Amino acid sequence: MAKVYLGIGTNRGNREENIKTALELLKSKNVKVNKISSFFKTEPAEGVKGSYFLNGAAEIETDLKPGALLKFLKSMEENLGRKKNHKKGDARTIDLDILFYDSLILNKPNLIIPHPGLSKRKFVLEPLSEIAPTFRDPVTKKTVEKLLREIDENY
Ligand code: PH2
Ligand code: MG
Ligand code: MG
Repeated sequence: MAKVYLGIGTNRGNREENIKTALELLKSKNVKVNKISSFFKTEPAEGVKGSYFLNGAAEIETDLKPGALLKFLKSMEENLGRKKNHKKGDARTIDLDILFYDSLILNKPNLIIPHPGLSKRKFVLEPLSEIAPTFRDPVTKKTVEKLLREIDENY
């Protein structure tokens, strides 16, 4: 089983419900949900439309390979009302991103692991540091805790 960290974000509709449904859907498949962070209210960053986000992170275990996991997460996003061909800046009922997949480094056109935005995004690192402070990013070799501290220092 692979240990995977997911980023969860929602800024459309009933955010709490969206998160609850997403976690239930995850559990109903071959996915074990080990840890769930708190959810933080954040301002939309990087030009995303709509109002506030709830952002959190989860630690899961799964037998799905990265490509299959991505497909599964996309199908869950669709089930929760996110359009298949959504644009980057659209408000979203749910966004489920693979942050880390064990210590795998993957660079495919449709899937980059670790998530490329990770080290710049407080809305990802803050919840992630609650559940995985000492997890080491395989690219920078820094812990999640340290990545978060470095963002804060640069504010
Ligand atoms: N996700 C993005 C871009 N901007 N801003 C916030 N606050 N939360 C997000 O989850 C988020 C974002 C790309 O998916
Ligand atoms: Mg995202
Ligand atoms: Mg996404």
